[in-house]
Amino acid sequence: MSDKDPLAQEFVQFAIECGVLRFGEFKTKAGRMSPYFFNAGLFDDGAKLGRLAGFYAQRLLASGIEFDMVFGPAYKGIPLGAAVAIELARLGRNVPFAYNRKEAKDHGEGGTLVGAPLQGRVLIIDDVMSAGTAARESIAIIQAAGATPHAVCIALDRQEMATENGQDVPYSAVQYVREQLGLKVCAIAKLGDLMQYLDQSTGSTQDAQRVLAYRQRYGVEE
Ligand code: OMP
Repeated sequence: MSDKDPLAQEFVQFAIECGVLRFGEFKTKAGRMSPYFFNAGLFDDGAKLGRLAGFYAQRLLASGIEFDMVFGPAYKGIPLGAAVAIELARLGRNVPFAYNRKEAKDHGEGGTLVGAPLQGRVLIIDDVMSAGTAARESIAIIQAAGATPHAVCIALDRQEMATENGQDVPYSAVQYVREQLGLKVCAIAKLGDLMQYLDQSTGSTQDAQRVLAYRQRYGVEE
């Protein structure tokens, strides 16, 4: 087993304590029945959001990934991107921030983009990458605005097979975005970190076994 990543272990524990990371039976966007689910919407007070932003910023700054601005994709990426932008500024790295609306507005300022103009190397902040649908949407929005989708930072990489036209493919969304689209990707934690945490914890071994079975069915090799 690979070495433990202390930041990832701390984050998994935090996510479980917040009820963000849960075990049971959940249907994913790609239609898979998953024994665990990460619901970032349950980082639902100022302290939790602030601590979450700290994890993102620490991972990002340690990664050495360069970027000119932060983009938070609608809906869940909006508060995440905002919180990360605030935390980066607090750490002395103030960069512009933008987000999109899902519905185009035909009055006032109009359009679907809000905040700073999309330009330069854009860093996308999002919650989870499973099959990669959300990442592809963000990349298209950034390209359409004439900016460069440069990097993605997510809280959890589920390390499972992406889908193409509804079919499973033998690589993850993170691998696709990194290798095929050429973006830098970093994650606070990965499925592998979650499994290490479950192996060490005093929690249910049944959860650990179900997660392992899911990984054997849908997981990818790193
Ligand atoms: P993809 O767009 O297929 O990569 O799936 C990522 C999205 O799925 C997230 O932005 C969520 O909307 C949702 N999701 C979670 O939030 N947590 C999970 O643990 C799993 C999913 C999912 O449906 O795959």
